[in-house]
Amino acid sequence: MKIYFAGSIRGGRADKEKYKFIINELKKYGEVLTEHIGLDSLTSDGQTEFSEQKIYNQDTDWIRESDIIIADVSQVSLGVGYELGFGESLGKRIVCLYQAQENNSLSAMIRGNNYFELIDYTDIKELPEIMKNIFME
Ligand code: 6IA
Repeated sequence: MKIYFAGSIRGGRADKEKYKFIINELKKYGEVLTEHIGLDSLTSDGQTEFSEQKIYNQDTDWIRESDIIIADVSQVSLGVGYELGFGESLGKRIVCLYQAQENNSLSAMIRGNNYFELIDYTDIKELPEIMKNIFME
């Protein structure tokens, strides 16, 4: 099972600890193609040894290769939104995880799209059970 996990990078790194937790859980169910999403060294304004085009090509190749896309959509991210739309166009199974928070509400383009399996949660502790259910289906 190849899992493409999507989370915010330039949209902001406030949730990176959560991404790390999610990635570690996901590893119980398959190969996570995008482990770097949880890396501390990946900052929203940092430099990368890879060109922007190389990142785009690599990520879109991994999406094509993946069996499932799981995105944490709590933090607004243009890149994650693009990946979700791209994944939908390829017919991939897509699960979006959204942690309710003040001063933020999820885009209607995500919540309003019934193609996406949207799971709302309030606490990170709920995630292991949520993952279990995702992969049981
Ligand atoms: O717009 P965002 O940067 O928040 O988009 C985040 C999403 O796009 C993630 O789910 C990634 O899969 C993908 N993505 C964006 N930037 C990168 C990246 N390096 N490496 C791999 N995937 C990426 C950017 C490094 C740079 C900030 C120094």
